This record gives sequence, C-alpha cells and structure tokens, in this order.
Amino acid sequence: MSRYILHFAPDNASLIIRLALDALGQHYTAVLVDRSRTEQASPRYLRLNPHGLIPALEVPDGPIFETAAILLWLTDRHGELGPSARSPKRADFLKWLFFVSNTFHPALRMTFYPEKYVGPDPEHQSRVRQEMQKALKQHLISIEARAAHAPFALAIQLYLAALLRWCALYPADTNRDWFQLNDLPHLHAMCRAVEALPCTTAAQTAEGLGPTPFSAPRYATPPQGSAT
Ligand SMILES: N[C@@H](CCC(=O)N[C@@H](CS)C(=O)NCC(=O)O)C(=O)O
Repeated sequence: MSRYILHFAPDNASLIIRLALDALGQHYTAVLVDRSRTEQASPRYLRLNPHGLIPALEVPDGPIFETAAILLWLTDRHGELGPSARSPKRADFLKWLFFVSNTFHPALRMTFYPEKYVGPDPEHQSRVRQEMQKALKQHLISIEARAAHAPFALAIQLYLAALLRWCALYPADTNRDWFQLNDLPHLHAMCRAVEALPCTTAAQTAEGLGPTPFSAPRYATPPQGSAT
C-alpha cells in the first residue's frame, strides 16, 4: 500500500502534484476521478475534498486538498521542491507560490468556468472572461520579470508549467490573442526545462500529454479518464 494516494483526472491540477511526486521519487497510487461521470461531486470524493475540486492527496495525516497546500506539505516533508522554513529563500518562495495559487490560478479558473462565478448569462460570462484575460496578461508580465531575475523553486516551476499549458489550451473555443508564450522568454525557457525532467516523461505517459506539453502543448489523449 502506497503512503500517498493521488486522486487525479488527466490534465487537471492533479498533474502538478503528479509531477511533484515523481520529481521527489515518491511512490504513490493514482486513482482516477472520472470527470465524464462528475465523480468529483460524488459523496465518496467530497469526503476527500468537500469543495469537489481535483486534486486531493491522501497522506498518512489525512487527505489534503488545494494544490499549493499539497506542494507546500510535500516541500516541508521531502525538501527538493523548495527552500526549507529557515532558508533565506523561503520568503520569496512563499510569496510567489501564494501569488500563483491565490491570484493567477483563480483568474484562469474564471476563464474556464465563468458560469460558476457570474451565472448563466453568456454576456456576463464573456465580460468576466475578457477581464480575467486582461488581468492574467498583467500577472504574466510580473511573473516573467521575476523569472528573469532568478529561477523559481521547482514546486513553482511545476505549477507554472501546467498553468501556462492551460493558458494555451483552455477553453478550446476562445480568443487567445492575450497569451503568447514566445513573448515570455524566461517562462518559455522554464517550460522547456520542465519538459526535460524525468517527472514530465512519466506524466506524458500517464496522462497522454504529447511531445512538448508545456512549450507547445496539444490537447491530451489520456489512456484513461477525461480532462473535462
Ligand atoms: N483551488 C483549487 C483549484 C483546483 C481546480 O480548479 N481543479 C479543477 C480541475 S483543474 C476541478 O476540479 N474542476 C472541476 C470543477 O470545478 O467541478 C486547487 O488549487 O486545487
């Protein structure tokens, strides 16, 4: 029995935790949350994450939800993903990890699921999507400036690589003028570096991510489950 059980759907935020666990060389069992059957809202899954969001990671202390919380827990438990609590680099690590999870990731979510934030009116949805894309563009300029100054800790690199992938792919039917990875050379280089890691090779196989999942992504063709 593994110490860790990752509840995942392909190309969902669980990808970030899969990359982290594989980067750490930690053994884990991956359990599919079947999104085609909305299993993330099932009573069984809600016992792991009452908010019905993927991922959840079961650890010996109980289930953890929220991507950044899981990354921070793994960092503190295993090191390698980021600086330790007493490191002089810890403050910078925490502020960027929290910026990515509290500001960037929710803004991106609002472009994926505007109906969850503003209801069924298509005009409202389109307006919130446009506003969030404008905000995301600004956030990317700020993150790129930080990346130009020094590389991010691995936990943040893995998180950002997945978010940049989704900026390029989701939602499928929307205007993407706001996002060009080529305009962000340090983040582009970071994506290439993450692609060269063995943890990415493992995720490509497990989730059908294709040859360049972060620098030039294509829609996943997963061996099991579905991304949406
Ligand atoms: N704040 C959450 C967000 C996770 C999230 O957005 N998960 C998406 C998949 S990438 C999800 O579960 N979507 C299903 C839904 O919203 O019903 C985290 O960081 O873990």
